[in-house]
Amino acid sequence: MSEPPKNPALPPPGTPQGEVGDAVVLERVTQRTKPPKRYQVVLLNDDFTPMEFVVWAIQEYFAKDQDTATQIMLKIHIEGRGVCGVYSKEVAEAKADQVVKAARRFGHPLQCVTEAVDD
Ligand code: TYC
Repeated sequence: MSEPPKNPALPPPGTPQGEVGDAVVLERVTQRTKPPKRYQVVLLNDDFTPMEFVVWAIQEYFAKDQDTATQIMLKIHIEGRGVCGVYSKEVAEAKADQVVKAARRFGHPLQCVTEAVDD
C-alpha cells in the first residue's frame, strides 16, 4: 500500500484562489448535498373499483392497519385522491406499479400515480 503524501497536497484543480501579497488564499466553498427528493404514491377515485379492494391494497402495499386503510380509502372516495405513502422515487414507482397490476388482475380500473413532494 502506498503512503499518503507527507506535504499537504495541492488543492484540487479548479479550486478558487486569490492572492494577498505573496500568499495564496483559498476561498472556502461550502458544498451542501441536497437530500434526495421524496415521492408520494397517490390513489385516484373511480366509480367501479370496490371499496374492499382499495382497503386491501392499501394494507397490502402501504403497510397500513385496517382502520387507517379505511380512512384513506374514504378520503379518496370523497375527495377524489389520497396519499398512501411517501418513498424514494424507485420504491414509490414500484409500489404504484404493484397496486395497478393487482387491480388489473382482479379486473378493476384503479389508478395510481406518483408525484414529487415539494420541500
Ligand atoms: N369510489 C369507489 C366505489 O364507490 C371506491 C374507491 C375508493 C375506488 C378509492 C377507488 O381509489 C379508490 N366503489
